[in-house]
Amino acid sequence: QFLATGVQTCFHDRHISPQIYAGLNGSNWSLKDYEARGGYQALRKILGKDGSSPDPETGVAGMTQDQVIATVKESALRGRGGAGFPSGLKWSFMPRQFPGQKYLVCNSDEGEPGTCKDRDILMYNPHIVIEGMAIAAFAMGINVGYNYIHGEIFQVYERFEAALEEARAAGYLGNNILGSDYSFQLHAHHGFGAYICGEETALLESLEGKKGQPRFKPPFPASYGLYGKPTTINNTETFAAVPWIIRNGGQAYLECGKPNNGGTKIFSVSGDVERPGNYEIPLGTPFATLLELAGGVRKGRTLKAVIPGGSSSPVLPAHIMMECTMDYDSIAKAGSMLGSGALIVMDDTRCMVESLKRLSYFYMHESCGQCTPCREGTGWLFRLVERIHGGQGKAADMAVLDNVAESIMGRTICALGDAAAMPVRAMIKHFRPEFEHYIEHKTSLVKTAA
Ligand code: L3W
Ligand code: SF4
Repeated sequence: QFLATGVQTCFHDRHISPQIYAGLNGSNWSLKDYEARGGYQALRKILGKDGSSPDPETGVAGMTQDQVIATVKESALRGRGGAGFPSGLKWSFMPRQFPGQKYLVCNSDEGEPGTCKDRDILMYNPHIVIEGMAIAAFAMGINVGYNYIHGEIFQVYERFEAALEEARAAGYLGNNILGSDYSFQLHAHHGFGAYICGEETALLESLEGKKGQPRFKPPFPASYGLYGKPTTINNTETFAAVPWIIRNGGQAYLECGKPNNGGTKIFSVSGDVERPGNYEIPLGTPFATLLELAGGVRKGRTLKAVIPGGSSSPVLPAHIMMECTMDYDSIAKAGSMLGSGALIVMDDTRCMVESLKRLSYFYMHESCGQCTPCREGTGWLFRLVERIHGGQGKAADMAVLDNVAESIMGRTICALGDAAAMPVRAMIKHFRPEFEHYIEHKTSLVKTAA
């Protein structure tokens, strides 16, 4: 079965179970190795270049665009970048008959605190992303694509460039791919470290050479994207799932996960665990199993809380988290978001006031400044928490914190405003006594870790 081996491949300090991202050891990223693992067979399959016979009814070899999109819909693949939007549905938004240029963009601007999966995929298995993008481009009738790669990870950018060169030389990219009438030009583009450029419309602005600031949505990129043209944007991990789906079928992928949550997902587990790293597990796996894979809470301490989907997702206390399975629906029902799958584990020595101070600083620093509630509100949130942490808190601060968070939510152009406000409200909801203790006694309720 899909998870039959259950073995973990370890490279550097990370661990990925060898399923979709199978057999990686850090030195077998090249085209030759990827082909040996069955790489580019899915692209061959859709183009009718895998040696299989033509369809007896139509006489046509390969798959049609509609068949590829239907397969991705059937798989219940959902966007791995944060929102979990159904990928097949997004692909069907692309106006395929649009006469002008259309674009495909890979969002590799991985900046969410806690998330470190896309850079590993690009570093250790870059061709899986190239193949996934080529298949997506074929399905949507797109001939030009970009992979926008996060700043500060130049090695990853160089690795992806090297893989692009290999793919072009082998005829998997460029004009008339594998002798077919389908052409796809794919380019890498380097970001420069602004978190907000991971927001899809800010990314498009940045790709156009402008300041990376989000646009109003709608219109969505599907109708008004790069240079104002129809554009589909997916996360790196989303594209990486596509070749397996095409080779094995949508139903097989769906069955790896659970209904409405198809397949496996990589979770970046960090914080107070014995073995932090990236773990690929089927969606629907109990949280307790993932925690065990990561070696459990470090030094045998007690689990206090978990941020389940990157810093933008609301924190959940241990007793709620232990009831969850790792999938979009279960985490949403518990009051948080699966997000990009960055699981930050906090043990009983973590002070929530200190944690919130750090989080709030991040959002204040990364706000692009376009909307007043976010630009001013993130600063207010940080300064309030900093004041409490500095022993200057007032009893009224709790209500003010909640009020400022409430005033940001739903009143901004992009999701960063909500992402700054939601953690504050969740911290107050679940750990209010810690904040009140800090205000009253000017010190933390918890003994911080050694
Ligand atoms: C056409 C419609 N397209 C929606 C498309 C839309 C986008 C996707 C999801 O935020 C979240 C955020 C972060 N016609 C459409 C449509 N679309 N309706 O579907 O859209 P949306 O607006 O729900 O989400 P988003 O703006 O993409 C993403 C959270 O993820 N997050 C962020 C993680 C950051 C990283 C990273 O650093 N790499 O992953 C983590 O939790 O807060 O809520 O494509 O165009 N009617
Ligand atoms: Fe910029 Fe914040 Fe407004 Fe997003 S919510 S556009 S980051 S000011």
